Amino acid sequence: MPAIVLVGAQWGDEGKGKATDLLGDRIDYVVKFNGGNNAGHTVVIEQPDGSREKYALHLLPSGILTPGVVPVIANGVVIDLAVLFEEIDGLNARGIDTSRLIVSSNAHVIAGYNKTLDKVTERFLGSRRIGTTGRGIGPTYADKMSRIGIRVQDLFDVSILRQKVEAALDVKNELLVKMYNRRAIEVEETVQELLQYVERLRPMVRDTSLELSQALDRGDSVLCEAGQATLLDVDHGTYPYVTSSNAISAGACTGAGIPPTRIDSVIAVLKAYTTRVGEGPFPTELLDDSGEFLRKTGAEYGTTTGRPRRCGWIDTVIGRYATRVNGVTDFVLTKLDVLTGLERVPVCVAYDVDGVRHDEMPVSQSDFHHATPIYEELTGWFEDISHARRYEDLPEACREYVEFVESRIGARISVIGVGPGRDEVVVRH
Ligand code: 2SA
Ligand code: GDP
Ligand code: MG
Repeated sequence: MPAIVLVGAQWGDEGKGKATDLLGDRIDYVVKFNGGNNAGHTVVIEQPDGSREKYALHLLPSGILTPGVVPVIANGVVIDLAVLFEEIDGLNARGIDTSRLIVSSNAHVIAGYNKTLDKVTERFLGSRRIGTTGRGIGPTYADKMSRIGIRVQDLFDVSILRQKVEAALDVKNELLVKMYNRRAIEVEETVQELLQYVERLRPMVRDTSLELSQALDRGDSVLCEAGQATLLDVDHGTYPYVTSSNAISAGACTGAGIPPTRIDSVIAVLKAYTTRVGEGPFPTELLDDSGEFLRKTGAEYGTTTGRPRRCGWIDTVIGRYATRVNGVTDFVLTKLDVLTGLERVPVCVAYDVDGVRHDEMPVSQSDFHHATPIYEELTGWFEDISHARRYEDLPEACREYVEFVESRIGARISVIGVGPGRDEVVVRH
């Protein structure tokens, strides 16, 4: 069976959690392959009595909510162990079974010093800050690349762990003390902090790449769920205003050890408008009442940090870019219900940069920084679409919006989100 990869098409918070959850009953394994607890995926599940249960997941893959699915934290993830067990305990307390979770022995762990460094670096950068989530993600990936990182498997040999922490702290303490005027961190303090969770972690640890390969050989279905999104990808995003991992579909190959030849579909989640948290360029950003309307109606506040998200109209240049770099086979268009009640709905189709029209992402990031969107204005709709379940149930203007966006982004829109609930979707293909 081939693997499926699910990615975010914009700057994150497109509704990947809900999309993964939707696929849940057709999937055997759900794999988180990049990022860490910077991610925030919200899943809303209607209960038989009509009430709604809301789950906010950070480190655990969204598929954990579907009974029978094996959740996998693969090698490309950076793990804050305290958060991992807090999240597991929180779900267990709500009756969710997490016992099938497996964790790669090659995944890296986030040590306390990296959380400190993430925060102090941002403060130090001042107006040049990235707007990180402060969870230690960037410094932990930097350690991985600098080969001073701590992996899950290092926790099971105390003398190796101590040597690795010592090597890392040689570098970190220089920075903390000399550059940031903070106190030095003791080796033993970090070693003990990391050892706290070892016994709980031990039974979960596997060669997850091998397990996934065996699962695919058996004909099981594997869904790899990206954290963050295309424009936050460290190689293909709006660098340096990105996260420190590969959030595009190819990230699943390195981050989960699944070869490209085993992946045959890529689902991208695209919000019917655009949001971004943190700093960095955002051509369609709205700093007026329309932006406030989207933030209020769409409840656009960070799932992890609670930060208000920057909001703007949909940008089909970005959508087409996402199709290209991810190899998108199907789009899930989410939050279409949020656009209900607008007289006209602008869609960005190209950029104007110093009088020159750009139909694709500009080669230079500075051009993207001062790109002015070129909009086509479509007719809006006023009908409540949250009860639509078939494509024909949507008002004509709404369908025209979907088809216009689809023609611009260059891949089919197969599913449309009309509300936060698991059932609030229109399946087209
Ligand atoms: P980091 O912490 O090093 O990954 O930050 C680098 C940039 O990546 C952005 N980033 C995100 N953008 C959107 N959503 C994310 N997850 C949370 C959510 C965010 C929250 O679901 O709402 O609660 O604030 C996420 N994680 C990282 C970040 O804003 C920086 O621009
Ligand atoms: P993720 O990071 O991509 O998983 O997205 P988040 O969970 O951070 O943010 C998406 C938000 O939109 C969540 O609060 C979801 O419950 C909500 N959501 C998802 N799909 C829809 C939809 O179609 N309509 C509405 N109104 N809300 C949605
Ligand atoms: Mg999110």
